[in-house]
Amino acid sequence: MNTRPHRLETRFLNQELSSPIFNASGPLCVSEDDLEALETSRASMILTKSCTLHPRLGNAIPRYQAVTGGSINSMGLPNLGIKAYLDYSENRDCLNEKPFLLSVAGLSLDENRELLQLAKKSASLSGIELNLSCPNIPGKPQIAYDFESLQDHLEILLSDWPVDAPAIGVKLPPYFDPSHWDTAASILNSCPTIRFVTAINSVGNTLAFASDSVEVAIAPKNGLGGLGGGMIKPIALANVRELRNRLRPDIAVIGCGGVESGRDVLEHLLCGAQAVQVGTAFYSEGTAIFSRLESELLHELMKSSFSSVDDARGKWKPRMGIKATHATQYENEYTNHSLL
Ligand code: RRO
Repeated sequence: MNTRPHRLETRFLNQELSSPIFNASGPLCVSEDDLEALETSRASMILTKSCTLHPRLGNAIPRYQAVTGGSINSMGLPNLGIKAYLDYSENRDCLNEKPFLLSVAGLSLDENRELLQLAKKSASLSGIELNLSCPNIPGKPQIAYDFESLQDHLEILLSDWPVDAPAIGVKLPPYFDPSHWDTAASILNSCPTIRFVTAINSVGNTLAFASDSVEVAIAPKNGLGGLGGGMIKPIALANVRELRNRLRPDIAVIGCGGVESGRDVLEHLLCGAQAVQVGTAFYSEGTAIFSRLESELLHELMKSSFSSVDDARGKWKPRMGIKATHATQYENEYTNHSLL
């Protein structure tokens, strides 16, 4: 029985959600056991690990390391292959009404075409997240950083997407310049069948050292991997808000990046996220995190006098500025402007 107050409820893809909080495609959504654990958790939807046509073991180990403020990974797309996830989804207990989403990440345009051909026929999927931003396959660039390639993928894969197929969305990498948000949004807006974007994937190709060692933390790609966790929240929030501002209103933005607390969920909502995913913190805390985040989010909504998740969405406020004067130059402006 759902005992949580209704103010956490929201909607996504024409379905009711018990809360806006669910898992990111990444850790703890690879095996059947992982997915079963999500079924009984407070995650409001279930999203699979990105899958390929055939099962993959992924990159060499060690390929994940907790670092100060987050994590670095180069998992290399370990997954059971699309068939296992489609079978799982088709055999779910239909009494469990949580939406089930499949993430796909083919290693080529052709593989993505085949994956989507299979997935689009599945009536048991509520949605498909097309991952165009995996940073960890040696020799394969992140598709969504190459705007010509992004456009080609969307035109070829999504232009004749049937109305009765599962809703389709795209997982994006972080962008770092307004011109990139402009270009990405105009490409996405010109694709009429897109229903959501997820922002952001990990910050790709970063480097961390093993503690007290001259060795790098992870083995693949000479130690380069995707950064996740609390330290990427400001990057994620900027991407959520700036994409929300530029995308067609019928394209939902799902926030992902740096969510560790109810306050973090609220900040994603304030930036316009329709729902919010949890990756690194889910990995370190397990399924109990969803219940904790719900309680903390409720508290945050009350503290800020929002009546519901839907009431908070998009309500970020600008910080008032004061015109700089000559005198300003001599003040210690780096320490004197507390936000409290
Ligand atoms: O499996 C991975 O290495 C991985 C993927 Br597919 C992704 O999209 N993002 C990430 O940080 N790791």
